[in-house]
Amino acid sequence: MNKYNYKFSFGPWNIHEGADPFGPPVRPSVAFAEKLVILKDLGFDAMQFHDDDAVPDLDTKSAREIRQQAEAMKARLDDLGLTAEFVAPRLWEHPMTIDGAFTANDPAARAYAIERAKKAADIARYLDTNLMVLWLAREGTYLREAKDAVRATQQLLEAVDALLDYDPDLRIAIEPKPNEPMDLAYIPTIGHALALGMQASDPARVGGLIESAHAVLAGLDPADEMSFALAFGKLWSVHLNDQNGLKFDQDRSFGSVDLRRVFNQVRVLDENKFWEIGMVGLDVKALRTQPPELATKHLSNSLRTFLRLVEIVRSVDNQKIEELRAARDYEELDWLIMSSLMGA
Ligand code: 3MF
Ligand code: MG
Repeated sequence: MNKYNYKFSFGPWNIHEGADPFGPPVRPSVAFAEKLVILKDLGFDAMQFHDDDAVPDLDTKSAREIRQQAEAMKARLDDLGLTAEFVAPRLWEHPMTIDGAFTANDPAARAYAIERAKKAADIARYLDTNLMVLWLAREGTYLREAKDAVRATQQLLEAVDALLDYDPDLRIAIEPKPNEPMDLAYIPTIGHALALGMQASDPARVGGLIESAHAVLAGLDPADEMSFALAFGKLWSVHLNDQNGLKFDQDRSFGSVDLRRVFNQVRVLDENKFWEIGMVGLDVKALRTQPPELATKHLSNSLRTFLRLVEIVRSVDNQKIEELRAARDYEELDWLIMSSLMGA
């Protein structure tokens, strides 16, 4: 635990083999059990799970097998002094999810998606977390005419309601993303996610997870997206990372592209006591060029960047900021922030 009481998490996909759409893996696979040890060694507190990280080949297993394997995973977490931050149903790899999950045009595919997400809710309960993250990967279209977007939005709401109804303790954090893998995604921003949540059968149990890079890909400022959710008590988790413009989803180390943009994310999180609300999730990817034995530095660097920025945020003279706001001297305010970041 750091002196600021922040807790940190990442997901197993953040230690990976380096394959991209144009080339094969460049590093050996690391077993999940080993990733837990690395997570602990790097000073993190919690793992982020996809349902099948806890129960591999989930679709082929009985309810009893699912329970046994998830409870065994919980025991392993306990042994290491770790927790599960959330469980996310992986709704984008199975053949039944090729055309989307909750918004697939085939009713059998939609039914599969709801059943799969209910299994993820069970696994979350066995791992002792009530938080489910819904990244709506393939809920969208490659071409506008392929789906009815009004109906699709209603189907997403019906799916959320079905899950809230299935588990009365479950909280759902929707993770918006405007594109990739789909060209056009149905819940592209936190505004969309929270509007949907407000229509749910139990709005108090629907919130959001904001990923910095996803906000940038939507042409929005991540700190403002976080502020919007925080204003309504709806920011339940974050995936901090960085992103160089409107390109592929890069998941760069936190702060490695735009230090001021991440400074403002840390600032809004810290001013709103995020350490009392949720965990600092880092959704960062090692560069493909990184040798295997050096392929966790993106995680430790991102964590220490976050903590350094907390220090800088807290060292900024807020009284001075108030004076400069009152004087409308935003050029001097600009310099105040710049000089803090440059270590004046
Ligand atoms: C996709 C993502 C995902 C989600 C994860 C949890 C690989 O752009 O960011 O990470 O965060 O699947 O829902
Ligand atoms: Mg993410």
